[in-house]
Amino acid sequence: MILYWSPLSSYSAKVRIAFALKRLMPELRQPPDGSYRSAAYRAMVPLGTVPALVDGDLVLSESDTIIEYLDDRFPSPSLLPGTARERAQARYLSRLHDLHLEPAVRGLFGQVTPATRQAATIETQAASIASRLATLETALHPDGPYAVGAAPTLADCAFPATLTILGALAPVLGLRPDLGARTRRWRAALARDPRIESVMEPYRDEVARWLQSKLGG
Ligand SMILES: N[C@@H](CCC(=O)N[C@@H](CS)C(=O)NCC(=O)O)C(=O)O
Repeated sequence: MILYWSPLSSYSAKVRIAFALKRLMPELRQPPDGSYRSAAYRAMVPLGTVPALVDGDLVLSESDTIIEYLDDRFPSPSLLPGTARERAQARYLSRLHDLHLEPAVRGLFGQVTPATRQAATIETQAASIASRLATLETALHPDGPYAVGAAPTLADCAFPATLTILGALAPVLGLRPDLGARTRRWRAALARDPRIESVMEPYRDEVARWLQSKLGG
């Protein structure tokens, strides 16, 4: 299996965490010609986003779809374990990330360069992020240690990268995102999982390099 990815892409980190949790290693490739915008990449991956998985003649985009496919193909350990209710909760949390939290965080990317910063945009995005973080806090399993309970699931794959980017952007933009107690405990538990850390350690370095390049440091 080939996984097309980009080092700074949070969705690529999400899928790489899913692979790591299953102790599987895809062949990692970056999009040809240096960008997911290249014609060569589009010719292979019609949607043109990273990550994308190629398994024989199957080409899959969308991180949740890729992870669910991976889970069907390599069922153990399952990333959608437990009851129908637990699986639904894992899917819900992953979509809370993909459709709500991450787009709100992404809305800050254009604000990093001081010359293009706009206080009103930062305020709007910060309010949206605060609302999503409050929703996340109430949706996490009260005792953890993982998002839905005792074992890692689809719900644990996406947030580490997005919370890392948010944590790096916040001081630059004068924000203090309020992670609730459950969210902080959960993050700490994820950071203790060596499979997740194997993806997150290089990812943190990549985010730091990106920020430095934007700030001209
Ligand atoms: N919903 C997609 C989002 C993927 C995504 O937006 N990836 C970004 C990089 S982090 C990308 O490829 N952007 C290029 C584009 O949207 O054209 C998923 O879950 O895979």
